[in-house]
Amino acid sequence: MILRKTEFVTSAVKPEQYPEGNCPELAVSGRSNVGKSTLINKFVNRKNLAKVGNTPGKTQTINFFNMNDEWYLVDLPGYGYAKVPLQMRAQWGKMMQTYFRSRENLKGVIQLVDIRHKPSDDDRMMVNMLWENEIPVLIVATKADKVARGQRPKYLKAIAEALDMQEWKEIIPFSSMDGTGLKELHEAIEHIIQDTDEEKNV
Ligand SMILES: Nc1nc2c(ncn2[C@@H]2O[C@H](COP(=O)(O)OP(=O)(O)OP(=O)(O)O)[C@@H](O)[C@H]2O)c(=O)[nH]1
Ligand SMILES: [Mg+2]
Repeated sequence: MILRKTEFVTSAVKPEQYPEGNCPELAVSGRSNVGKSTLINKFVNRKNLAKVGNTPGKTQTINFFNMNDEWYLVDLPGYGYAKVPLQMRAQWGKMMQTYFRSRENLKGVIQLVDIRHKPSDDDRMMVNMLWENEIPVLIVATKADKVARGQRPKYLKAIAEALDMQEWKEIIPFSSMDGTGLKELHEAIEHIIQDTDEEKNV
């Protein structure tokens, strides 16, 4: 996919603030600090399109990025960070639930997990919720640079098993540091976007 135009559109915490129109969109989901915003920057080949942080909880709102005036890539705030006060966690839950339930533009989710860690209960809940709602999910294992190439299948198999996936090879190992998996990510995203185009033409 050639990205001619990539730009930040808007931040939202409630539906009235989501962009209007019926552009398809893909959202990037996962735990705090797993590398969602960094992956978006790598995907669009720009350093600071999405804000990245060394501390978890960097992204606090739903951020929409325009891709070629054709679709939106959406950066979500992460979940599962223990130090977030309970009240804020409840707010996160409400904001996300509203987004996933009401956003008709949402055509797929890129679900990130850290290649080194077994998916958490939150990860499993998220993936199951998406499957139940028949939203296409692409699993991406981030920070692949932290694990030797030869060790990766072992980690990917453990992730697949924890998520009840049949095929560990469907998981894309990815590194924003060295570009591992970038080509595969582009191809997978292109497929999801193309599928939504075909739906529209029926
Ligand atoms: N080694 C390595 N570090 C990474 C990679 N991707 C992200 N990081 C680091 O992980 C930290 C968190 O990255 P973010 O992209 O801000 O994570 P996030 O998932 O958006 O986090 P929240 O916005 O808090 O939900 C940063 O210090 C990044 O530099 C990667 O592929 N490899
Ligand atoms: Mg972020």
